[in-house]
Amino acid sequence: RFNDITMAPPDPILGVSEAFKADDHEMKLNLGVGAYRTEDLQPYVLNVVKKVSCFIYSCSCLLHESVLCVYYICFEYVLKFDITFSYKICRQKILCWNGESISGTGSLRLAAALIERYFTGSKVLISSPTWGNHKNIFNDARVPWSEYRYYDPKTVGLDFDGMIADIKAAPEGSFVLLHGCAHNPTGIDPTPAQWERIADVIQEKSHIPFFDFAYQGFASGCLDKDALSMRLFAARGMELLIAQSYGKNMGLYAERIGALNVVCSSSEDAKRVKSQLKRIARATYSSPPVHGARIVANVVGNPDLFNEWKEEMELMAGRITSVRKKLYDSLIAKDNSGKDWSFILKHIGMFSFTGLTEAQIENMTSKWHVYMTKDGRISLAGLSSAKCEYLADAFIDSFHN
Ligand code: PLP
Ligand code: TYF
Repeated sequence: RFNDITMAPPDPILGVSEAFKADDHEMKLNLGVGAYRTEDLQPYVLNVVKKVSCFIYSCSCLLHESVLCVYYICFEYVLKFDITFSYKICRQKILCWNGESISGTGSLRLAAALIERYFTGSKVLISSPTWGNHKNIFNDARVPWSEYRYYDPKTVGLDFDGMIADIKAAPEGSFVLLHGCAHNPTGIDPTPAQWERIADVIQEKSHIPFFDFAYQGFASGCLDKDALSMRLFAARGMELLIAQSYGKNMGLYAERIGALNVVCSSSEDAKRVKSQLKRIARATYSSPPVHGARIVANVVGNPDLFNEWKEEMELMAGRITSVRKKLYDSLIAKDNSGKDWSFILKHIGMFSFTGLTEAQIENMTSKWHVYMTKDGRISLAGLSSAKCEYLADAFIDSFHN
């Protein structure tokens, strides 16, 4: 009976936005959700997306038909688009399915279903900490997981030795979930040399790397550079899973556009894997929505629009870097306690991991109306330059509370 169903716990990230909405204080600030905002703290619609949307709507005959056709065109462009590894490697050596799934989350969930069915009992190793939804996704798919060390509170940096030791200690053939760039929630990425070492250990242990690529462009501002980690693994000829999202870098949050890329060792393997993924997708959502796929396909398939996108990406990432700097400067100017605030500048992407305790976070919210997740993460994408001073006051008050 429905009566027997218990209440589900609130989502730790989405719940923050609900609380923010209910607050009517004029200085309120939502640093909870990892979604890009303009300097006016409004959602940003990319110019390339506007252009392409006008074009798509002008072809009204395209609108609700030929789903399959566009669906495949999109795969083709996504592949060509030098997003995860080079098209050349892809075509010559790697055989992959670039299947359009339901944004990053749907791609992760589809991959989880594949693991549950065809690698039964295999563990997925996730970083500690990680994006809150990872555990949720693997639990839901009944895929066992365990954590590898990642964040070192002493240095507010990467616990690289711990990470390597834990990946080494995991049973052979485990899946290692890695954030392609701009690690959520810490804002700490391995260096290129550390990525090489991680790849060595994964290869030694016959693990399978599984990239979550939700923030391409937000680490360095450059789409190409941010693909370094995956390209490095692909260049070694390793099999890979990549769950890719265009939600953030194309500002298409609600279109739910993303792709699950699977790199196999042979075309025969790829065909079989593809057939199974299609079967899982068919039983889950049949086929993906097409509008976001059309937008992405048109942007990446047109060199002018592609370049324009890269410029807009740089602008978005640049705005975040500039509020980081302004926040840091405000903290240094106002705080004379000697606390080291440099982690704010060191962290990259949308997030910073502040190390605030739950009680301090409570002070941020109840006294200062600043909303953030309970793990101490802030999304700098939700900060404007006009509010840096205010946030600095809130931090100083809460840290020394
Ligand atoms: N992975 C990480 C690390 C994320 O932070 C997010 C979204 O915030 C996603 C995946 C999934 O994003 P979406 O499903 O909106 O594409
Ligand atoms: O980590 C986060 O903040 C994300 C937030 O379409 C999010 O979970 C989730 C979905 C989405 C936009 C932002």
